[in-house]
Amino acid sequence: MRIGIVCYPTYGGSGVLATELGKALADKGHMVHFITYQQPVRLNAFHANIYYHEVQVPTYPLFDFPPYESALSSTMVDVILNQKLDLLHVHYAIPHASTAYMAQQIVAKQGRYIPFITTLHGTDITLVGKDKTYAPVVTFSINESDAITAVSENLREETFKYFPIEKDISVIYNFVDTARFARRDLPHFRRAIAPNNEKILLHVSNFRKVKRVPDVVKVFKQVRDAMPAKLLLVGDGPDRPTIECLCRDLGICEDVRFVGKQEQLEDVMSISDLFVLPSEYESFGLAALEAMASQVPVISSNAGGLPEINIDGVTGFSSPVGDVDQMAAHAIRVLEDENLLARLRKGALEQAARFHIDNIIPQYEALYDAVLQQA
Ligand code: GMT
Repeated sequence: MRIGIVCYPTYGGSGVLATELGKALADKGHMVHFITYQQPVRLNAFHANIYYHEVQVPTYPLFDFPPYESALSSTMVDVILNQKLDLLHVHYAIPHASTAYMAQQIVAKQGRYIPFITTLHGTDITLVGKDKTYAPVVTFSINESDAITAVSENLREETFKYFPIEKDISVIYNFVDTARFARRDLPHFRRAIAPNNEKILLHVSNFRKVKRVPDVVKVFKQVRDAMPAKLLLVGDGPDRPTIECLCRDLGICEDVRFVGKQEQLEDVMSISDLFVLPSEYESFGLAALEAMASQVPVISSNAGGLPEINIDGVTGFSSPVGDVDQMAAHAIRVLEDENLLARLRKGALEQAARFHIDNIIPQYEALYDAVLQQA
């Protein structure tokens, strides 16, 4: 198949997932065309079946707001027609579903029908999408999609709760390449971060409010009071100044490392003992799944789809949002009990295997086939 993938190219779960999906489809012989405004972060190597089409947004003094959606739809039209795409798969509803609808209408005038699939990822529904500024367009364009998928049962339910959706939404879970994330022994790296064999806690995100990164720091403070420990913070984003201030206030700066937006996440996962994800909401929690594939148990909140991924007492522990004391108590318990840690590591690895890339990609391919048969 010739598949156009539209996503955010930045450091975020939906873009990561869309890029990994495109790479996996290309490995299976499909021709994959990424249409984005910059090279997606994980699209970092040449692949014979992968093409990249950059969306250029010309500016003009009249434009206070450059018309990105028009540029994206126009680029989609160009790629659909010139690369003879069979279908479009757009990730994150805003604005990708409405731009896909626009492109679909334009090529229809030229006698071409191009189906589009919208994958809902989380904040496109739960935070941004249901804002009444966007809601009419989001509702319309989701309903106009030829197929809709959500990355967890919880996100599917949330979508039906907040939007009058007239079609079914298929749940196709996010996936992980378990071979890539298989835990490796990296003694030099581990020693560089934890020279005295301190325990290593890890958090990965885009440091947005919804991630509650200050809770990560508070959990870490309690762990560090109980045992020697280090905290690795991977990613960056708007809450970083607040997080840095909190580390200073708590007097723990020397044990907290901000390592920025890392691409070699598998190395960081391999040296970590626990992954902490206390989010206010999380449709899925892709980084937590990647940690599990590296045998890192997860201490998380029980918000959104997280209980579908992090099974309490099996792959880690989950707590109510904001219950820092309980999260810290869980973390300390796990880190003090070698047997419990070993059991959770095994549970995490088994859980990651259920979301193995080879189990999930065929579900997307089957959906593409079904959509093309209806077209
Ligand atoms: O807000 C983010 O975390 C980024 C966002 C995105 O779309 O880039 O992530 C969402 O999609 C990921 C991939 O499906 C999910 O793993 C995340 O749980 C989800 N984030 C939220 O729901 C907050």
